[in-house]
Amino acid sequence: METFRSPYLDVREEVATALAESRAVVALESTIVVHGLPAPTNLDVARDCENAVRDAGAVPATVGVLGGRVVVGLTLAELSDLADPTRHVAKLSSRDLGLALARGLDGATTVAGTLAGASAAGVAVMATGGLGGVHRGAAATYDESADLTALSRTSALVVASGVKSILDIGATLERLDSLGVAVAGYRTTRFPGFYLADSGFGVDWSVATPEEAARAFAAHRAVASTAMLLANPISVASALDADLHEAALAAAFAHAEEVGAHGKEVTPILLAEFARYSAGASVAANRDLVVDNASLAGEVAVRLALT
Ligand code: PSU
Ligand code: MN
Repeated sequence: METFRSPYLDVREEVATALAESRAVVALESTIVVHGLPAPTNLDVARDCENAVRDAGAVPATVGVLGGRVVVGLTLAELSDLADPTRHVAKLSSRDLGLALARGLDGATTVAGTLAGASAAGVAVMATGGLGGVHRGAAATYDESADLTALSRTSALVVASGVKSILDIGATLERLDSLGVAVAGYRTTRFPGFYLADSGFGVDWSVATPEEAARAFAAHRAVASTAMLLANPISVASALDADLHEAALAAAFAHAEEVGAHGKEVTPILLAEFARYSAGASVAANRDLVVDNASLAGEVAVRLALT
């Protein structure tokens, strides 16, 4: 099987073969590894996510940018090189991709950037930890993640533990509604709160099995061009204590304000301060939830490949 190559897209052989044979593939993002989690946990998480996808019977396709091409199916060695903290590789959202490719750069892709690469390659299922969304104070700053726009434009099933709890979750749910992004809770009618199982908001729909999720997405993509979010709550055992969560959030916001964080650095700075304040508890929770999401994405992708 010839690896699919274009000037800007490099779909690696194992992924290309699986796609050609209509087998299950799950896209994974690289920003969570490069900018979202501290070393050395970040590479453990990357490896565990890939293994979780494989254990479910699907092929993992980690997306990132190398030498001016979007790679769909990065090796762990390549990912580790991107994550080298001395390199400071770029965080690439959808709007950055073309500019980075034209320069021949390396970079990590956000959910939005990953969806662009995955959909160009024909991968319809992806997993991450928590989506980007509307930031607190967005009424004044307009800071809203391009993840939302990407979800409104890409036909994909995205498994995530809701959106990051550093965000304005109510506002984000309203935007997902306006944008026509389908939201289904996995075995719950509560919208997950990333480090917490319940964000305090409800969802209208829930699915009980990977089969049901696959059937729902197959029907959704027949009638809509938007994404479906399969919102998978963190397990009770892995969730952060609610009081610690509250205090860490306050510390993270205070820190971001103090350093004057803005633009694409806001999310990484908030997550890093959250991790410092919680003495790593948030990192352990993030690790557990993202690996569980990768596993569920693999199970759904396997069912979807049968439809
Ligand atoms: N999920 C996590 N940790 C992360 C992210 C997702 O558990 O760090 C990343 C994703 O790459 C997502 C990005 O697209 O955070 C959102 O960044 P921003 O708010 O700048 O759009
Ligand atoms: Mn932003």
